[in-house]
Amino acid sequence: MQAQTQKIVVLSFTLNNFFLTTPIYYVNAQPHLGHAYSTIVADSVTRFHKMLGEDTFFLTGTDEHGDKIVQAAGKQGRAPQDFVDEVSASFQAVWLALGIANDHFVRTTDAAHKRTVQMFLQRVHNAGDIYFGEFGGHYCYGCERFYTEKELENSLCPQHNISPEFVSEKNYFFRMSKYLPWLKSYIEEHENFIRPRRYRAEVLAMLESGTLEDLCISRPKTRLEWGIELPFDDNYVCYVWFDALINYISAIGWPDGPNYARYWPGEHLVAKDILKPHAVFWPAMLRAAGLPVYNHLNIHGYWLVRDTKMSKSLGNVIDPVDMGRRFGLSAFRYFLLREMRFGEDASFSEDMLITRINADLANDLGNLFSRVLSMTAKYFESRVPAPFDLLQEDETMAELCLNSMQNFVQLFGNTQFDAALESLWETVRGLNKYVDSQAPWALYKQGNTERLATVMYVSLTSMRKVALCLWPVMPEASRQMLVQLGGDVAENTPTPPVTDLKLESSAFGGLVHGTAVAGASNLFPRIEVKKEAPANAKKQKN
Ligand code: ME8
Repeated sequence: MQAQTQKIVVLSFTLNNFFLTTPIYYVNAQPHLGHAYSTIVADSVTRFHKMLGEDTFFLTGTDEHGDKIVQAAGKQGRAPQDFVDEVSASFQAVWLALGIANDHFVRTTDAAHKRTVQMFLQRVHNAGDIYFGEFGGHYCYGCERFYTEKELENSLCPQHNISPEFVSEKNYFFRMSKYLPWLKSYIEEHENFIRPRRYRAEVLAMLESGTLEDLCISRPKTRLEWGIELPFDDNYVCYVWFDALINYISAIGWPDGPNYARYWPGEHLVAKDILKPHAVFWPAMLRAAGLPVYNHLNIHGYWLVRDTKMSKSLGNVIDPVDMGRRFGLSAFRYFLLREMRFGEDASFSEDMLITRINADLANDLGNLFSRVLSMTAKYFESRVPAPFDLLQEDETMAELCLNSMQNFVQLFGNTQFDAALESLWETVRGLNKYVDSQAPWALYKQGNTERLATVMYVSLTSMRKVALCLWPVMPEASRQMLVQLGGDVAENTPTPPVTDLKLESSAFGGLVHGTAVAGASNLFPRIEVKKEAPANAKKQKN
């Protein structure tokens, strides 16, 4: 008997760490589609990084201090703490309903967060970057900030279109202006620090305009009590933005928690309304505290309803849970990522949602699964057949599949979600055409089992690749597709079906011959729109 020699291969590699955050949302109203978009994108991006084999951490949460919250609680005759507990819980319930797999949910009323903010303030104060001074300015309660004369538009707050109140008082200031020259060169030297590019340009213009001053970071308790007390003066609480931004490190245990060492610096994802605090205040704060700045700030545009920004103050909000319930969560998540070009504004309407679902999901993807699986049932008793020699048309199909998958990976990693999905649909549509042109039903009639097996194998293998790519965007539908293709994927899990998506996109294969697949599929039923008969329909007929 020949002696068996065993080769032990030691693989040494370092796992990339990936930390992503959403804004922490104000709890003065219930979550709407705008909040859901940021959180779904962050969920999808984190899942995508898991599929690249990275060690990920995804953070979201709620921003619970400040005037706005006190006013909202007051309107309901409630104590602030009682009110924020309820609204924060409803944000968490919505994220659960939308399939969000965050690793932590931070609240600015958490004891750990409050301690961290005080530690941070003390550190910056010790370094000499916080001073006491008198200040008079135009204060907008909606924005929770002072505006300079130059920033107002026709003497009104540019965000809320209301006249700010002139407030003069003694406060603490953060020497932000000291860090602005450094920030400007940092942004110039790091092209992708703020992206997409148009927002980088906007921030550079802001820094060049000379309108940025030191930041007022306190509110006297005589005016506002609902906040974190300054560690060096108990007559004051911390300005809500200075408090809120620190969530990004308090939640991972700065200064000495293991998650801080493991995940910082990370990436942020926010909409353009809060560009300035994230692109200017936060890097300056980090620099003053001697911490590394974040890797990337990713900025998206607004969801509009009839050309107007969707917002709670305007009362034109869409309920994301209702959308998921009525149209299917996977379809809704797909629509959000496919419809908005990241960085630009996009419009939302139910008509657009239905059109997109019917075209891309029911007609293209759903139909592909339904026809290929029912043919596999009929011709091969629902078993993946082994292929024979690939002809040119099979090679072309396999190449299209791998190319579109590689483009998907590259584009998705670059926050171009619409283009990434469009690229994947080249395979979906290409497959439908491939099935049409190869006509398995004709091959079956001719008794050409070899060609029939090859065509079905190429189709099923490509479909699995598409289903894998879709996991970050629509985890539940992707799971169903993979299960229909004989895979074993658990429900509602943050564990990805594969952790080598790049490898998957470099070689055609992955489906084992003989695997049992589903006999039928009805993933995305077409949504029929009932057209209302025009009021004068009868008249016209007669
Ligand atoms: O600003 N379209 O909280 P916020 C797209 N607490 N995204 C939208 C949107 C729309 N129409 N409306 C809201 C705050 N969003 C602070 C953040 S972070 C340290 C503190 C999303 O409740 C988008 O992500 O006003 C935007 O940046 C965020 O909600 C603002 O949420």
